[in-house]
Amino acid sequence: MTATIKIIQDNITQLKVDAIVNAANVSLLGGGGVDGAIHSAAGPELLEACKKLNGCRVGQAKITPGFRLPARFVIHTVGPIWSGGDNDESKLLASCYRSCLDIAAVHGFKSMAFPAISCGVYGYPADQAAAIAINSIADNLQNCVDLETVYLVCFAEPVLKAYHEQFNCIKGVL
Ligand code: AR6
Repeated sequence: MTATIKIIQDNITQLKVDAIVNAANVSLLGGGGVDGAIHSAAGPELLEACKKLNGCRVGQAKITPGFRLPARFVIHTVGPIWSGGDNDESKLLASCYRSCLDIAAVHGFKSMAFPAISCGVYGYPADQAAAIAINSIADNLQNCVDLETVYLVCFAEPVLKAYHEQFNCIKGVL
């Protein structure tokens, strides 16, 4: 069975799924944006768990429990900082999605939710990031045999618009 991809506008910290993805930084020690929101909602135990992970490279991912979140787990990934597009940003962003799905496959997750990785402070153009998100998820879904639903969670209106546009473009070829 192939999972369904759903684009929604919501606060990712409220979602009751097996895992939510955090758009973190290489330290994994918290920050602003969705990272700050996830740490606030999960409680201080999340930072304690993150301290034991020794950071994370750009494009890779690591897992912790969700503590006080409705989600059971948090998969922390580090998106690339947009610097014009000639510094492997697209490869690294695709690698974030793939790495998170690899972890979901190992754990047999049925539901997971991604924020728009790199689309905030890290400055990735939303239309390009949306295309990478949708394509890399679609390309890697076959490895996640238990996965039923993947939520692409948009917070800001322009990002939601970009996701819908890219999804409509890509739908025809999936
Ligand atoms: N739920 C869903 N999406 C959200 C939420 C939320 N509660 N809050 C923000 N977003 P950003 P980045 C959206 O900046 O660009 C942190 O400081 C937001 O509107 O959180 O990958 C880290 O520690 C945007 O579309 O992440 C890093 O230093 C998207 O999430 C750095 O920011 C990502 O925005 C990572 O930057």
